[in-house]
Formats: sequence, C-alpha cells, structure tokens
Amino acid sequence: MMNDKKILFSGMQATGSLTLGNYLGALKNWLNLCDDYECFYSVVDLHSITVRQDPAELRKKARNLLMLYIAAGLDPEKNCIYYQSHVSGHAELAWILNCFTYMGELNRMTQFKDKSAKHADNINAGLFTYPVLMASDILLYQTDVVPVGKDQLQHLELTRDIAIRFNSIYGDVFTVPEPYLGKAGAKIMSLQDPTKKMSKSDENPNASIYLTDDRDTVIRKFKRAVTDSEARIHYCEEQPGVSNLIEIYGAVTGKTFEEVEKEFEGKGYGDFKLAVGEAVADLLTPLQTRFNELSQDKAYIDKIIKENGEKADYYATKTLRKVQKKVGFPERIR
Ligand code: ATP
Ligand code: LTN
Repeated sequence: MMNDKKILFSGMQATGSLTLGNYLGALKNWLNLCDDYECFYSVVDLHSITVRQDPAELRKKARNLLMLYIAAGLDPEKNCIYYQSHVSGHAELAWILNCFTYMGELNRMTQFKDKSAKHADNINAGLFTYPVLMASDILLYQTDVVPVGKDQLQHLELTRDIAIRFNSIYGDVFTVPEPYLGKAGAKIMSLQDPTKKMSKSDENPNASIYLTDDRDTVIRKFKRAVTDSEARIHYCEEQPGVSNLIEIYGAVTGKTFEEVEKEFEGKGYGDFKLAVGEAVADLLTPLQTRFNELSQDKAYIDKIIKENGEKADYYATKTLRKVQKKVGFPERIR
C-alpha cells in the first residue's frame, strides 16, 4: 500500500453549481481527513453524462468543481483531487463488475427510480448501471472508507456485495469498504421548501445558496427564505423553515441550537435572517477569493490535474491488472 494510512474515496458530480448543502454536509467534513487517511476525491464526470449535458458546460462545471474542492480548503498536495474521466480504469473495471451485478439488484436502487421518473425521456442503460460505476470508483483504489450522505448508503451496500461476491470467487482481490459517518453532517433544507433538501439541481435558484453567490445575493436569498408563523427563533419540528436557518447558522458559527436561540431571544425573523445571511456571506467570501485566484492560475490547476491524475491512474491500474488477470484476460503486451 501507499503508506500505512487507510484509504478514503469520495466524489461529487459536476452537475450544477455546489450549494451550501454540499459544503456543510460533505465538503467541510472532508477537510481534515487527510491527516488520518490517504484521500482520493474525484470529480465524477463519467457519472454526469447519465443525464444529458451540454459539452462546453460540463467541461466548465467539472473544472469549477475541481477548483472549488481546492478553494474550500482541500490541499491538492495532500489529497488526490482528479477527474474520473482521466483514469480509464474506472470505465474498464465498471464493465467487468457489470458482469458480477444482477439486474434485480440494480432494479432496487431508489436513486435509479427517482432519476428515471425525473428524466422519463432518457432512461438510458448508463443511468441503470450508475451504481456499478460508483462501485468501480471505490474498489479501484482498495478503499477502506467512503464518506457519503445517507442517500448514497444503498449504493455503498451494493458495492460491498459486489466486492464480497468477486472475492468469494477469485480470492481476496478487493478491500470491502465501510461507510464513513464521521460527525453527523448537517442536512440543509431548501430555502423555499424546508421539507425538501437543498439540492444543486433545484430549478428555483432562490431555493439554494450557491458557493459562488455574491454577498448581496446571499443576503437577499435569506431575506426571502420561507419561515413559519410562530415569530419565534426556536428549533422544533413544527417550524421547519426557522429550524433550517438555525441549523445553518449553527453549522457556520459553531454554535449549538440553544446558543442560537438565546442569541436571538426576543428578536424578529428579519434580524435573524439578516444575521444568517451575513454569517454565510462571511464564510463564502474567502472561499470565493481563493476560487477567483485559482481561476486566474491556469498553469497551476493544469499541473494539479496532471500530477493527481497520474497518481490516481497508478493505483487504479494496479488493481485493474490484478482483476484482469483473475478473470482470465491474457497478459498485456504493454
Ligand atoms: P443533485 O441535485 O445533482 O442530485 P445534490 O446537491 O443533491 O445533487 P450530490 O451530488 O448528490 O448533491 O451530493 C454531493 C454530496 O453532498 C453528498 O455527500 C451529499 O450527501 C451531500 N449533500 C447534498 N445535498 C445536501 C444537503 N442539502 N445537506 C447536506 N448534505 C448534502
Ligand atoms: N453517486 C454519488 C457520487 C459518487 C460517489 C462515488 C460518492 C460517484 N462515485 C464514489 C462516493 C464514492 C452522488 O450522487 N453523490
């Protein structure tokens, strides 16, 4: 292995712009993991084309996502940040693992059911086998742990089943990965419908705070956020709108719900919304400054893309060759 650290893998799709939900629920929790794990963070662009994409847009979004990883604080010297499409092993292993996955298993995947309802005009085979590609991402690096949200646990469970099935036939080829739950990450809800999660593919731009929103936009979106009728800053099930804002303010400032409630005792929604907006804008400003700097430094980003892509490819190829040999492909001449 690379060193004695355990291996961690995660990825995000380059569809839409990252939201505050992606940051507080995922990215923020990734920042310090490289002290304890050898970390791989992929921009999973192969997954993105399971729904139709504009080519120029996709290229731009993928690069922006890679830069956002870095701007948010992931050090590319300590974390392997790379494009999935630059490592051909992902697609090659996915083909092999497709032959070890049952239709019945894929039919049960709730994300497939949701996405095919949403894109009824394009229920392609890639959408159906999406979880197998995700399994390949993970197994290719002999991953020990995978930080993911609850929505991805079903895919991770399938990954484990595929690994165990393959190992039972061919011996111990793959490490069987575990979910990494870490500190319970915040679940951020839509600002327009607090019963739905904030999502980068939401059609209403006022429902989400994008990491690239400027200060005025952030403050305006919080001003317009749907709140409840109690007119009290109190965290409870009956007030999903205010509770979501308390959750956001707490996650950003590090305060507990009780501390937030105390701070705004006797104050109205207007004051509270403004404070949340300002706290979030303060959080995003340095990230955006860094992002803008990175956008100017094409040579640096290109170097990261190349070096990390090569590093990922090295480890991916090691596993892939082992798998190819096990299933009976002839030895390679190059
Ligand atoms: P899409 O709308 O394209 O499905 P998404 O915004 O729901 O995207 P994903 O790409 O599915 O985001 O997820 C990336 C990561 O962000 C995952 O680990 C997921 O658990 C986390 N995440 C997404 N939305 C939220 C949210 N509202 N609150 C907390 N974490 C979130
Ligand atoms: N399916 C995931 C993104 C993803 C992923 C992965 C996450 C693709 N490959 C491997 C963890 C590990 C999503 O939609 N959030």
